[in-house]
Amino acid sequence: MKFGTKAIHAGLEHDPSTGAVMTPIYQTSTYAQASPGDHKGYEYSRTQNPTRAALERNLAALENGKFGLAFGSGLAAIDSVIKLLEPGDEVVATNDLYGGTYRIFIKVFEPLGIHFRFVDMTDLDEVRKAITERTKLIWAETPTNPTLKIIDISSLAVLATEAGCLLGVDNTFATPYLQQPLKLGADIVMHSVTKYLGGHSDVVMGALVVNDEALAEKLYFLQNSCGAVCGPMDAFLVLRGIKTLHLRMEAHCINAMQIANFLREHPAVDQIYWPGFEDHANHEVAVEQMKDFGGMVSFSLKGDRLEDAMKVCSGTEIFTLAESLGGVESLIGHPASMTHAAIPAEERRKTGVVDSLIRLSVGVEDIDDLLEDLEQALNQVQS
Ligand code: P1T
Repeated sequence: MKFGTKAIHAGLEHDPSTGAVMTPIYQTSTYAQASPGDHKGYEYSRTQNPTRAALERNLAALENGKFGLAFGSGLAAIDSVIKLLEPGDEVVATNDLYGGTYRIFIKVFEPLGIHFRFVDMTDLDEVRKAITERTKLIWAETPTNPTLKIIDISSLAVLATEAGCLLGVDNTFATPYLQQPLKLGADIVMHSVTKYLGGHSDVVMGALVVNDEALAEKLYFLQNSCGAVCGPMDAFLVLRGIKTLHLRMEAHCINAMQIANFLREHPAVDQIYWPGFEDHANHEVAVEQMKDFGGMVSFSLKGDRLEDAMKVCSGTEIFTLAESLGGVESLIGHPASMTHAAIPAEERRKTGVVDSLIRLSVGVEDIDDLLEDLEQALNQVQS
């Protein structure tokens, strides 16, 4: 099946008892057994639920993987990955990554004895230097949140194989429509399903997809043992959202491109981060490993004044000032004070998350309205 067909059909079947075309919401915590252990494959909904299982099959198919796992949030999915490790193990991670990911690494797992080294993964030598014999996992986000750096997944996969460690890729920003890390040699793909996969800003959810059966078994064990699963209603909403993933992503990409081009010409804008520009570092890698450049655009303002960024973020009418991304509606955010506030100021500034950095999740509204909205908000800074 091609991607659009998979998005609508993969892993799904008409309900055998009624013929219902859409996957039913199995809103049940438990399942009747004829005699102890004699059941239809479902015992208790933390362990398995038919609506969640349908979504997990669909997610696996989209990522070209064999095994999918859905969690209560993206961070719950990451939590399970790090629980594969033991005290003394090391992780080499992208230095420009979602603030909440940084927080769970440093505030939750570092005190438990797992050590994290953050490096600029656009420089593969930095990655190579950070790997030791204790490294058990390389963790990459690409494009990164929020400065949209592009990391070469195939090259990281070579380094991970040499080091005998796992490669995990947070594919939230790209989605499987634009990039499929397992095909490029990653061992684990992770999603904040909350974002483009859900697509409508109405669900918080996470997911993992893997190919290796032994790894899948360990992760299913953690999913069940730690219990951070999603509910059936949320699984249904995401199944519905995914049916239009390919259509939405096309529209997000086209709108983001037009906005990036507009920002480039605007006199108030300083740096602009969008991997589609030919002079974006690693643009060629993006062309190689992605189908298009995604729906996210970040930019800083000339003079790097916090108050100017606040004015722009509060001055838009169609772009809503809010955390999160990937919904059909456009959002504007200020990473330094919102999504990336958990990262110490010096650390975040090093990666480009300066005080005036603004992040746009470009939605699928009419582009003329989006451009007009941004223009009037940016013009407030100039005056
Ligand atoms: O919010 P949650 O579903 O738990 O996912 C965490 C997460 C993981 N990885 C990436 C790349 C993310 O962007 C996120 C969540 N990010 C936001 C809420 C945000 O506004 O950036």
